Amino acid sequence: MRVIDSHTEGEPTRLIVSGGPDLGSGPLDARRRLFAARHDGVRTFVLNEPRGYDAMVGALLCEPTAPDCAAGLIFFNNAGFLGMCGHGTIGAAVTLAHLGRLAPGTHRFETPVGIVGVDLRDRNTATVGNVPSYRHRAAVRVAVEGLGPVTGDVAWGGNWFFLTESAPCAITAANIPRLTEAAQRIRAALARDGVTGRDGGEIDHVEICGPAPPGADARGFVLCPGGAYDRSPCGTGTSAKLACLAAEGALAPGAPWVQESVIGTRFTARYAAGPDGTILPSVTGRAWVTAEARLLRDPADPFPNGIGGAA
Ligand code: PYC
Repeated sequence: MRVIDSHTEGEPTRLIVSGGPDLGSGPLDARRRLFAARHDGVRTFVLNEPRGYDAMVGALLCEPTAPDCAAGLIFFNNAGFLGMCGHGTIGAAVTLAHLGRLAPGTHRFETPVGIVGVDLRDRNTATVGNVPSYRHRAAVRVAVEGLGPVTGDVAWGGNWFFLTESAPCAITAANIPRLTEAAQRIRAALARDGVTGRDGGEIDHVEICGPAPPGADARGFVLCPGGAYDRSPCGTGTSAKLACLAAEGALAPGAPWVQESVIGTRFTARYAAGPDGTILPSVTGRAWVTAEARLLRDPADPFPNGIGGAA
């Protein structure tokens, strides 16, 4: 299996460019379900230790169904499959440019949750035109063990997010263990209280929102489904944040919003009005290719699909 690794503002993406599972040519969402049902060992083979690690997001490059799309992408992580992934889309665009398969300019990529736009600005910079995003519920209050009552919004940005009103501590790299623990407890409280997305979908991402640092509009900590934190400001999380700001009337269409991650990297985002009360976010960030590799499976390996993967 041939993979190319990149990182987008610190968050890693591993793109499978060949040798991935054959999922046919149906809609990407059906292909994602087939991947999950029949080839989950491929997901763990690619991402689990010793080949990968918990922060890594995988992307399978596939043929799109829409003739005007440059690529299809199915995203996955150490816990399962994602709807969309903003940093991963930027990473995939920069990787395809590295391979000479994508020229600077505007393109469309197909994902399981819809078609996204990609504007490749230069060899490291891309803007993702994300799927329609919206706030589903405002000011939801949950009682969280060890934290007390926590208030936040539920929003869709290509994945389901709970975005807190405030942070239990400063959003700093030194506080990552504390923030991780807090976000996990918040997620458990949401599940316990039956708080879900509009479609009943699990809220599997938690964004702890902190005050604006100098030169940015907000700094946040994002807990990903498998327990790792997002090193980037999170493309779908930034989209969810814009949806909440737009719903509050706190950010005008077209105005820039600089979102900073817990490690200090930044995305710049904007939105336009979308259909049915949604917004159409665009998120700009930078990525760098870090490795080109061929992943091998030795029949004698006691962990053929990675540690924790099916034997
Ligand atoms: O950038 O959308 C994103 C993302 C989701 C999970 C990790 N990164």
